[in-house]
Amino acid sequence: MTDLVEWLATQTDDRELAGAILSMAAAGVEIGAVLREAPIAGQTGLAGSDNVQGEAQKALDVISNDIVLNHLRKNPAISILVSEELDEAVDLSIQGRFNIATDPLDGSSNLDVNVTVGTIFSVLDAAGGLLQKGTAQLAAGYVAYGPATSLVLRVMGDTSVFTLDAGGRWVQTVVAAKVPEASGEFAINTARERFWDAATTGYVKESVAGETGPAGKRYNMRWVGSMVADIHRILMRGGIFLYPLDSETVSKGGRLRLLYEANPMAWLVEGAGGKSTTGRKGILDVEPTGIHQRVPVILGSAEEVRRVEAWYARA
Ligand code: AHM
Ligand code: MG
Repeated sequence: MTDLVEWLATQTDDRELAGAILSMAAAGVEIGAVLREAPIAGQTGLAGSDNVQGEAQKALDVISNDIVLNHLRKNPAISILVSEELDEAVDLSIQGRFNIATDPLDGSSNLDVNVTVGTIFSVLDAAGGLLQKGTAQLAAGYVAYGPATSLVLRVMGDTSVFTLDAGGRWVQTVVAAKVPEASGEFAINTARERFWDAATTGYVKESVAGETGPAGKRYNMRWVGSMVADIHRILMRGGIFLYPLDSETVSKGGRLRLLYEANPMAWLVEGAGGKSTTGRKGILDVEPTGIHQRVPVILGSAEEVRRVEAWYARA
């Protein structure tokens, strides 16, 4: 079976780019090991309290951020790190060729209930600076800490899935993920309905109307509330994920972050034949203006994303 190192050699001749990805994969292995035993170590609560050893407890997202930092510090090819956990970008190596943007532990509000969470990352050419459009990504991926630990990766070509084996090796388990063109599953936080815009309301109403409604088919709703888990389901069996602009998030530009949540996920979903949009334009075409910029996120099965786009074109 192909492993991660072998696969990377087929995706890029740039050994330093492969090395940057391997550093993030190694951070993922270590974060996964911490998460597996976190309830025993008393690490699932909030920062500020003590663990069972009486040590000052660090929230797992701080621990995960430190793990990523430690791995990237050891890699001289990394220039700058942008992290959801750090207000400012961190300079690592002056001669580094790559910038990395990461959410070291997305969905951490789910940790206490042992639901899948993940590490999301995007690799950019350092020469282009921090604020580059998603189309400029050199690679992106996420690690999903679920029943199995999965690494989903895309350099320029197909989106591939690897599974961590007992020996700590990433084994390729899906060569080229394909998001089915059509689907009958949508993922949105419906408790926010009162804040939705006309396009989101229109799309969801049409979907829940079922086979006798305008969509002409029956839908199911799935919402883990952990983006990596929701997107992983969509990558494996189709569906659409929506965190649209709504009246509560409009002043911030949306809920999810462009550089380390939306862009890498859009890169992966598009590499698997899916589509992504803010509703108004492709996510990967959004010009970033700040490292923690937020953006509306709609992505998944192409046919469903086109239906949402049609609602925005009308609204
Ligand atoms: P986080 O980066 O603080 O963990 O927030 C991002 C998470 C996503 O994983 C998820 O899709 C979303 O927030 C859930 O939002 P909601 O609380 O509206 O369900
Ligand atoms: Mg996040």
